[in-house]
Amino acid sequence: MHALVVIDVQNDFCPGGALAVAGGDAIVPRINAMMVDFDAVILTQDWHPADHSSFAPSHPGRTPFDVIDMPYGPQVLWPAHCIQGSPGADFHPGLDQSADLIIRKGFRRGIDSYSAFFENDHATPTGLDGYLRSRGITALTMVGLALDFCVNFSAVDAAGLGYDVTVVQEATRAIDLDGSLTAARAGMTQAGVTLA
Ligand code: VGL
Ligand code: ZN
Repeated sequence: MHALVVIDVQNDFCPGGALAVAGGDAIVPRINAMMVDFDAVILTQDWHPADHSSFAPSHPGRTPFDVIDMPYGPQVLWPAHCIQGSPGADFHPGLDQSADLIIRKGFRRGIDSYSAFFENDHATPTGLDGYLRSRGITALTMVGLALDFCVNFSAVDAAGLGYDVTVVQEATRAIDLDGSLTAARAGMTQAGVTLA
């Protein structure tokens, strides 16, 4: 069984959003067209409380894209984005939302969650692995935003959990912060992820 995992195709990651990824909206038609080819479709939704610790405004004196040390490791500070219940947290209106499952992440104030499988401590599970296993899904194709953050972390974790993982790059877009895209591609390849 093969699932399509659509990472964070939300308004705040599209042009005009709080953490806009260039061309983030351009991938929507392609992703919709891919959905029919899979046994299951999973959407992820970045879903932060308004005072989330990954937001620069939660740290007086800090500005967006600073990196700070959190108890679980280094953390990029982002502009406030994907606040629970806000229009920015909604999926892009053009995205086909007839998915099997929507999994939310990043909802605990003190810890970010780039990956759809584990929070940024790389230890606290989101529950997605259990869902996929109980449905007999062994292969994952990943698309969405952003290639170098949430898609990257999700793909590497999935490969580590034993899934056969492919990232379809033309159905992603990257933030590309300080070489993060080059590093993400190398890390995914190293982890055994197929970059298509
Ligand atoms: C993401 C930064 C912060 C992503 C989410 O979806 O890649 N990036 N939160
Ligand atoms: Zn986020």
